[in-house]
Amino acid sequence: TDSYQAWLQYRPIGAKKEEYKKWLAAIEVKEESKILESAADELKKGIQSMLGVTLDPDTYGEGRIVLGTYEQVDLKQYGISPDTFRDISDEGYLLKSVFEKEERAILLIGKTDRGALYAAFHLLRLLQKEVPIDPIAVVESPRNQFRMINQWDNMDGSIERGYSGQSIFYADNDFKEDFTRVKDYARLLASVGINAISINNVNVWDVETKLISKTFLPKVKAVSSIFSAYGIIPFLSINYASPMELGGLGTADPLSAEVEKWWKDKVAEIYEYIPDFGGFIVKADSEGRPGPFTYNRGHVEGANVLAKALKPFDGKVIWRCFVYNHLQDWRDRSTDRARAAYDHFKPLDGKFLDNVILQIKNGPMDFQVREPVSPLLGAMTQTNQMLEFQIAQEYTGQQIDVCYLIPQWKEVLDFETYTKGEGSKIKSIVDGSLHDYKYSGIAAVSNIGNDANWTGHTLAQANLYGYGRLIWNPELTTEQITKEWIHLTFGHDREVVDTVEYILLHSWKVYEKYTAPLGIGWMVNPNHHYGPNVDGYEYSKWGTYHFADRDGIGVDRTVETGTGYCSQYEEPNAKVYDSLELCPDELLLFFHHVPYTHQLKSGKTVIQHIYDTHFEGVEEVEAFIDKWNGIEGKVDKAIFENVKQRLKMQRDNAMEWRDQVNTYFYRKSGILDQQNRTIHP
Ligand code: BDP
Repeated sequence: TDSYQAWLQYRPIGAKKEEYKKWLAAIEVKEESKILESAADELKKGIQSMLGVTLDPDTYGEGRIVLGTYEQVDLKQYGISPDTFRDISDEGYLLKSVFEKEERAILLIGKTDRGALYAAFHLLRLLQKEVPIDPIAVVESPRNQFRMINQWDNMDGSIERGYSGQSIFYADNDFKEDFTRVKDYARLLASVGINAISINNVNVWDVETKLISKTFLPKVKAVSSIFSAYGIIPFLSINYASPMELGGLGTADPLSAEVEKWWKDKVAEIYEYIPDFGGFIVKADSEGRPGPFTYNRGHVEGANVLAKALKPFDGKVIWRCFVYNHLQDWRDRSTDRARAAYDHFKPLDGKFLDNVILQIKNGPMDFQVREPVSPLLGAMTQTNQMLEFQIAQEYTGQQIDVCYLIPQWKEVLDFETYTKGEGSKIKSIVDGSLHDYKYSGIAAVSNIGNDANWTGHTLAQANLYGYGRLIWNPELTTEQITKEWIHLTFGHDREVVDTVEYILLHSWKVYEKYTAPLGIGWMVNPNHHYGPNVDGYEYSKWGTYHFADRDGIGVDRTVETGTGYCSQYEEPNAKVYDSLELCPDELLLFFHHVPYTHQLKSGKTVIQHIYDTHFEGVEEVEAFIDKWNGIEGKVDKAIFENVKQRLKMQRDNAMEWRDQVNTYFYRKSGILDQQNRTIHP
């Protein structure tokens, strides 16, 4: 295994080799397009490496791949009805083996060339997993429309919340010279179905503001064309103050006629360079970034002026809803950051133009290890919405600690919002079906950098892989996705598969155990957000409090006595969260302030739960270490060492969390551990 190749190892096939070879001798590409060229290249590369076969482009002999779109392939010849393609999306495909008149063919037929590309990656996956391909007949379409990645890369080469080196796009306030890695990144993303990417940080500083100017547009175009060849639409994050900073205007007021014209001209200029440009992603009036509020305008005016400019080119505005007051007064207990997104945006439903999409983080706070699902998701029936996840492990161990996030994302997607009664799950909101959104989908903050293995911790590759697979088809189970990634990355050794699977599947819960308890979140070191700091944010302005005192802990978000946040949910969720009896344990302290002696559904008191989980968390990390050491010699040496070293760092981190959190709560409460373990030496 070469960790750079990630899940596209294309390692030589064992027992099935001869059988596969019968099917895979030649390739017939039915038409010319950049995307089909990428697909054909990938097939040639993969099949050469797995089977030692050079796919012949000319012979129509025994065993060939037929690659193309349904309009170009002669469907009749293979007995396929065109109806097969009627009900699938533009990105869907048919993957089928046919054996007729002594001739074998593998059909990779997309509704469009993008579908054919996905079919090619599907076939390569099947081969690497060494499963039978005869017979096979699969028709697939992605469930979500936008399947997006947000890079938080800055042009000085740093990455905001990056934990795997520097940017693969930029260095020294410019684009890099060599785009080899960008192309390999495009391959990785396309292989799991990603179809859109924004290539700069949502916080747009001085240099990045110029990405939409002549200074950088030629290079944006170069990078864009690499992604386009893999079916990935390029987006840029923009600075809301661009009309002033780039255009020299005296204002960025969205209702000013000169500002409107400036955006119109700017967008037209961008499309001259990049005809398939996707549009803008905008973080406005958030954490100090400029926005329409300066001019006494709101999000609607702010987004719509951009939408109008983009409309003629079919471009989109992705407007982020991560908007809250980051200068709160911690003495004022009536303010609640969790309420902010809903309070800001819900009243604006129906007022945005139809090429605006609101991008909403999965939780109301900020990517904590445990949060309730944002009540804004699904609450706007007349406004396109998109969900935002964070693959980068900002609050979940920074790719030092292992934390596999697929189980968390699955819980989010399966969450029942009841916005239209039963059957209103998040997954049917973001796939557009529930409210019939014109545009919708899922975006996530990338976790890659220029580290040799892309993600720092090799096991963190699973989060990127899993993200793509899960949003392609939210019905896939965590186990299916996990197994698939392990087989593609590490091969088929039983012990290796079981060990990696064990670690991944337990990792999220383990991380939750040794960090902040019961949904309260935070308690991290301010700024960089790694490691414990029990009161790190408690008396600051960010609105992320836990309110621990000698009597108890938790944020009262109930309707009667608290911030009223609970009422942003539909019934029965509102009632469940509002009730001390019904609220699920794992979110108890997110919604309620309780005494340390409060009894959980599990039967334990809050304080004993804190002690127990913190001792267990460390023990479980130690079990990870033992298990991992057990497969030494069975995985690539560099990968073995990489994971081994990070597991050690994780243990140190877990111990620090355990000791600080347990000591803190012992000192606050004065209540002893029932098992008399040493809380602090
Ligand atoms: C927070 C990050 C910050 C981002 C912000 C955002 O700490 O670096 O800029 O989210 O999403 O999680 O805009």
